[in-house]
Amino acid sequence: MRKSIASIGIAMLFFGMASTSTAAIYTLSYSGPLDIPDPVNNDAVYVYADIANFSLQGSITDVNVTLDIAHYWPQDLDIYLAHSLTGGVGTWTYVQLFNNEVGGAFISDLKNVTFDDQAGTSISFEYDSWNDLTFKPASSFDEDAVSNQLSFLNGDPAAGIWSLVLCDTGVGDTGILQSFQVDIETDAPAAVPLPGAVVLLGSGLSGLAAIRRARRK
Ligand SMILES: [Ca+2]
Ligand SMILES: [Ca+2]
Ligand SMILES: [Ca+2]
Repeated sequence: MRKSIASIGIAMLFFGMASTSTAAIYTLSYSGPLDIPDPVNNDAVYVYADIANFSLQGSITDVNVTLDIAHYWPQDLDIYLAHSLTGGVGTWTYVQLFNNEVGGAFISDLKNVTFDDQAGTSISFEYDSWNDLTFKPASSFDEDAVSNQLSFLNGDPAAGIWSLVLCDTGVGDTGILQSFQVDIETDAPAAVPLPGAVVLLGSGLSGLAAIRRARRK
């Protein structure tokens, strides 16, 4: 009896492997505007742009992120992509995309900027223009993050809450997140349709945001 169950398990495993040549790719989108405020009493204010989708299939094999942010002085910003399967305390994985990058003298805004581990250059080493280009994430990361490589998320389930976390660390200029998009490739067969509509919760997850803030002291 136990042998036959094991045989079924192996057969399913091979079926799954045969299907990976056509991987599922999901595109999740968030529409702002979401204000990115200045620090208050020297404490940076974290803002969260959340997209919840608990129906995504499979484990992550690649993640890319595209941002549209208006900000006169982007050097003020720390930007993270965060993911959690449940939204619970201690379940969030933060990957840093942008770490107070200096850029060139006249660089402002992050318009249609894509972060992709497979890009040629980190945004930290680009001084001419950022807009409409694709970069590797920041060359360094802060203590909130566990990595500056999106591939750190590979192997995790794709479902859950995807959040762009923004933090302005300098007084004087504020900004606005207009939108962001996360493209997630998984090991699920592409034949599996995206179940249900993409749910845009936006600020509807304020309770979860409060939990995350509390965790940060
Ligand atoms: Ca920083
Ligand atoms: Ca990639
Ligand atoms: Ca600022």
